[in-house]
Amino acid sequence: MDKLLVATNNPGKVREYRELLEGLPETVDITFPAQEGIDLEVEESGDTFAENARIKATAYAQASGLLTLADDSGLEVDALGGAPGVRSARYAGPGASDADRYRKLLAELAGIPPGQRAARFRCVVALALPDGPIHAADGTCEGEIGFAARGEHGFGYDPVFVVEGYGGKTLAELGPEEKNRISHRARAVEAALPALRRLLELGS
Ligand code: ITT
Repeated sequence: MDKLLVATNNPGKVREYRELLEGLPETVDITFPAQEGIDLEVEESGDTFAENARIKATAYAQASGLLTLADDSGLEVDALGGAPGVRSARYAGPGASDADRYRKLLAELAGIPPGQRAARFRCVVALALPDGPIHAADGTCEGEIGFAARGEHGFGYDPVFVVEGYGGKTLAELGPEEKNRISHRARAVEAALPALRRLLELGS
């Protein structure tokens, strides 16, 4: 196996995966759905990030015939009982923008004081071959929801996510390199890497 399909249509994730997988040898051809001419609508019908990641990875592996990596990720806010969670992408309805979603979140948390706004990003990375899912690994990034959007980097909810231990900065205020050292996605990829290397027959 020398080709890996990274099955995401989210441009923010595409940018991050290009960097996160840079450590793989150049002999590994990393490709994306658009590059393969694959246009799939996968219904994320699972109740957990792990289920949805496996559903996505398997659907794209079957459509492409390739070893496939997919992630399902999102934001859990304690004051909202873990919402938006697996519904993070759908939180503000169809056609909503990233800004629509984080504005809705800020509005829902109006009146919740500092100290009660804890949240975390979660990411599950699943690996699949055309005959089924074969591995999953997860990562988290702890923080809290701020009171206003700040920062130009990243995507999604990054401008309102104040990272624990970074002097009050949001994930969107950290540069891409720093985000890729500490993010939920970086941690999930790191945990998935031994299995990925085995599947790509790279040794350990
Ligand atoms: P694919 O399924 O094509 O990968 P998606 O955007 O639909 O793209 P998800 O179903 O995993 O991906 O939804 C994740 C949502 O959670 C995404 O829309 C973002 O709003 C948010 N999210 C995930 N990771 C994030 C990150 O690193 N920074 C900010 N927001 C993130």
